[in-house]
Amino acid sequence: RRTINVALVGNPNCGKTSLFNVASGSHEHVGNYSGVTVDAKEGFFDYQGYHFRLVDLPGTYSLSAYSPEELYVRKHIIEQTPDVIINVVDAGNLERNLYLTTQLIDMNVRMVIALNMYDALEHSGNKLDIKGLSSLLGTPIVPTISRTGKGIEELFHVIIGLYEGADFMGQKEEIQNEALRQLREWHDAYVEDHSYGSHGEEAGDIASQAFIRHIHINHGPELERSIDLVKKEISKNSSIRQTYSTRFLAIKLLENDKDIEQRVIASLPNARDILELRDKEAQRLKESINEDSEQAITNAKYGFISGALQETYTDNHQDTEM
Ligand code: GDP
Ligand code: MG
Ligand code: K
Repeated sequence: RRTINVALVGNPNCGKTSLFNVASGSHEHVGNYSGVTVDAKEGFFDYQGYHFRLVDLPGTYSLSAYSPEELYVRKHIIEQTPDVIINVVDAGNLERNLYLTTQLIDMNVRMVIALNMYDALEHSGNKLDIKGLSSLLGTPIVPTISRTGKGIEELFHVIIGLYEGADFMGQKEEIQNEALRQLREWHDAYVEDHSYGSHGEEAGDIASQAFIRHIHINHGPELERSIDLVKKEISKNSSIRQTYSTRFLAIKLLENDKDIEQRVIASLPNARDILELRDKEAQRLKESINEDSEQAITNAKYGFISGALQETYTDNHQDTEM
């Protein structure tokens, strides 16, 4: 029996622990995170012939090295390499929540977005084009209501698809199609059992999202040039290419991330060249775009999010339709 390692990553209060409870049948306390020590809870359960290990990580707004929670979550992702990450997103706070999503995309992890608090979005009258946002992010999105459990089975179907898709990656198309066919089957059965409503009508859609294309957040030409150069220097070490996303490392170095600097110094023989190049590029960016690279990266990410939401989100209260 195969174990799928899954981790819950998201902002504080987006519904991670509620999702953890409903999926794992546990009764962890749901409330404000108030522990002195930063830790994670794990739960185990079986579903659709798979064994799951689900880890409820502390809430974070970002994956920088600024707080114990951020460091903890990042360390978990880097060192425990979960098979699939559930990025829990509060549908009522998309702009802020998606910032973390853009950092997960940099890390090149296999993930699915649980668009949680979906009930609140529906009641608000605001409209989100889920398929559109999903394709802009290159990430499957499943609407969920953790508090009631709605959408959770669907979420785990997509997780199985992502997991199987990984196994089949680089393999023959027939094998991929077979995985997709199976996923569709599970999905259709689920929809029939639960009369899932409007989402269910597009039964195959969420299933096929599991094999969604891979994207990069575009940080603009100047930054991308620096990211590429630093990334190339890092990639000279073939060992690191297997453990980390070199793009993520390059971005973090350009953000002056001390923890990643330490990891680079500790593990890469050309660390000195890498950091020198980073300094040179940071200086070049300062002159060409008149911003320090850390700020520029943050701005570029918010720019991407705002563009994506402009295309896919309609705020009921600012209806300017003519
Ligand atoms: P965490 O901080 O991410 O672990 O979030 P919690 O699971 O502790 O949830 C925070 C609050 O949101 C709790 O009061 C939950 O009952 C509530 N909540 C969680 N999921 C949902 C949901 O899908 N819809 C609504 N309306 N409330 C939710
Ligand atoms: Mg919690
Ligand atoms: K909480």
